[in-house]
Amino acid sequence: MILPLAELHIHLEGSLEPETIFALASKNGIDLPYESVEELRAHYEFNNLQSFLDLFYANMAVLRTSEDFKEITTAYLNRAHASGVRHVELFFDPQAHIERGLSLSEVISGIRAGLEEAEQRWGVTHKLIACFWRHAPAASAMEILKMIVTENHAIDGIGLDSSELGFPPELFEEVFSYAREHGLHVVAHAGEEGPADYIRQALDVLKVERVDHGIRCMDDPELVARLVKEQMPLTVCPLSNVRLRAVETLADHPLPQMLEAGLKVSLHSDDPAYFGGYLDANISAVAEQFSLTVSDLATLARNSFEGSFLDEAARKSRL
Ligand code: ES4
Ligand code: ZN
Repeated sequence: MILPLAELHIHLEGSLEPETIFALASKNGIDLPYESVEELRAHYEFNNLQSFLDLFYANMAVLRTSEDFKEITTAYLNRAHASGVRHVELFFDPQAHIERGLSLSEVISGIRAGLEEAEQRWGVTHKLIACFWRHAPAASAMEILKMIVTENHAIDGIGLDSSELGFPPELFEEVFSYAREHGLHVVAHAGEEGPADYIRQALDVLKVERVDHGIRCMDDPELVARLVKEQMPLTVCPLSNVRLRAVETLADHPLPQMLEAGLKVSLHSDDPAYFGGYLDANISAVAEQFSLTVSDLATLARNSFEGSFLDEAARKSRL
């Protein structure tokens, strides 16, 4: 059975498969420090979030043209559509690409071209979310955000990602208030490796509409009660949590307790090329591990649309 799903936590650059990294490197005349796809794949063993991010940022250097962005967006959407995705809210890291000399327009127009083609071909709808790096100064995020707003780039919302520990959400208060004032949606990674208090800051200071990961809320019963009361969407990525050792094993993942508590949880793939699979793989892994019922799976699928930024009419028509 394939349930219709909304994918709300997917980093475009995290869908870059090793084969594509080699193909783009060769096309763009870039020397990779690996002899083969197998040698590259052998590096996909991570101890924590940072050990993954180091490789993730190095690999995305093969993206050099607007066409490259279109190509990887299309490749991702082909794969996502096959796993039941009917709506996608796609993250990308503008700072990474601007740092390499691409313009915001080149990046966004390439991604948008891929998104629009998939909507025409399959009816897969989309939103595009620019994620700012929390390891970089807030001033860098603000500079790009102002460019997005003043040059009217086709962006639906902003997010906050990258290294979490030591970079509390409150550093980005101004960035998020500027985004909200200009009608952009706001989400943030919080409580992936970082403490429950970072989730509280994302709610109180950044005023996010959705929390990415959020699993560490389970350390704080008062926060759980609040998230349940507010029906705050949490985009949980089980295979990511295992591969980045946010949990010891899949059996230790708090998903069953989160569902039991009444949290508005949905399942997502994060960086599928790095963490062992796309949305379908994430769902089958937890369905098997925790013997989820059809009713649990339907709740998770419904939550994915209810947590999305589709308007009510569009949401109902997809469910
Ligand atoms: C990310 Cl898993 C994860 N966490 C934080 N930032 C990220 N960027 C890409 N994947
Ligand atoms: Zn993420």
